[in-house]
Amino acid sequence: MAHSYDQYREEMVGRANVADTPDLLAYYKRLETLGTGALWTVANKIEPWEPASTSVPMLWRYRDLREDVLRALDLVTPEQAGRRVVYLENKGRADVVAAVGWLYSGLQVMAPGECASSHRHSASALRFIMEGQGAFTNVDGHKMTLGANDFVLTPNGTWHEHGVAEDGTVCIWQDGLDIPLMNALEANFYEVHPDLQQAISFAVDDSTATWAGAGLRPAGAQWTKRYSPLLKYEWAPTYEALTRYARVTDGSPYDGILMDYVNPDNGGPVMQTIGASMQLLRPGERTKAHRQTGSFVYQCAKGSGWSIINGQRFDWRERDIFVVPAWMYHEHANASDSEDACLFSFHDLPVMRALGLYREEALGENDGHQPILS
Ligand code: GTQ
Repeated sequence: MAHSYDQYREEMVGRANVADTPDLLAYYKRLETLGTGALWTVANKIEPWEPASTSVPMLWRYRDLREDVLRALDLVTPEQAGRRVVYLENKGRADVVAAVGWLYSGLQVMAPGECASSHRHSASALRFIMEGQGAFTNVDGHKMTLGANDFVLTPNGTWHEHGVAEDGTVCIWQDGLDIPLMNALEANFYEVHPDLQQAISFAVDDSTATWAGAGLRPAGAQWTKRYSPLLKYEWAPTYEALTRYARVTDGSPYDGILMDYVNPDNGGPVMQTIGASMQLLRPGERTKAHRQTGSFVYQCAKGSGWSIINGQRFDWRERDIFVVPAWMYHEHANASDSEDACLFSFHDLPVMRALGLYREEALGENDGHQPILS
């Protein structure tokens, strides 16, 4: 875009604007030998006017990935691999193995009778079940059975292992973790459980039975941990909550019917660093564009549609995964005039909010829709 001189001056006031001269170049060389640098050579880069994500919007189609994820079953055992996972690599974030921003995501595959060894780490983790029957996870002795579109937490510091029952089928689920964030903070520890498999210390699915009551809380229950006591959020009540809410609200102009998975003890996000949501786009619904600080990983849980992210259109259907980098405009549409479309998402908004960094902005122009550039 052509800038007028006034605009240019306005933008550059208070910004570094120093031309290279032989003297300055020699000076920069000298500073380098001292383990230093001149701030004005990097200032505009390290203090951008607004967040400038190096992540790119991307979509991974499940139909493109599925066969190759299944191939890993024949190539490595969970014992060899530790975790049999194909991870999603953002083109702009390969150096930190992130799907977007500081968030990691991968597709984990397990066969009936397999169980990976128990471990714990500083990274917080979640699973979103994509296909198969008989998957289970054990989190600090709370064993949970998992079905398609169930959402399950393995908060940081909890022992966890996953497997598939002998009489189950091959299972694939999406892992979501804040591994890149933990590494950026240089606070990432990893431990293997001394027994490889931890004991089942509670009744199976006790966390859901205790904490997922419809607006009810067990009287006198104490919870002091910094993550949700509810570890599994099942699909059927989630979808029901969305359809019930849809009956009485117009929803958000940017997200349709959007509900957050919450810690039932305090109404806050499920974990300290990662939040998650499920949204429903009604038949024919098309939302307007907004942008937020924070990175998002979406998975289509139902139906089909498309999203425009930073001017790029991505068409998705069930099980496809796509990402929205921080501060990029995004808007969503349901492709069907008769069926609901649902998008699961996880994000780092709890970090943004805890640090006072959360911002949101609607696209003011063009009736709230982005021009499609590609
Ligand atoms: O199961 O906690 O996809 O530690 C990557 C790293 C899953 C897990 C992954 C992990 C896990």
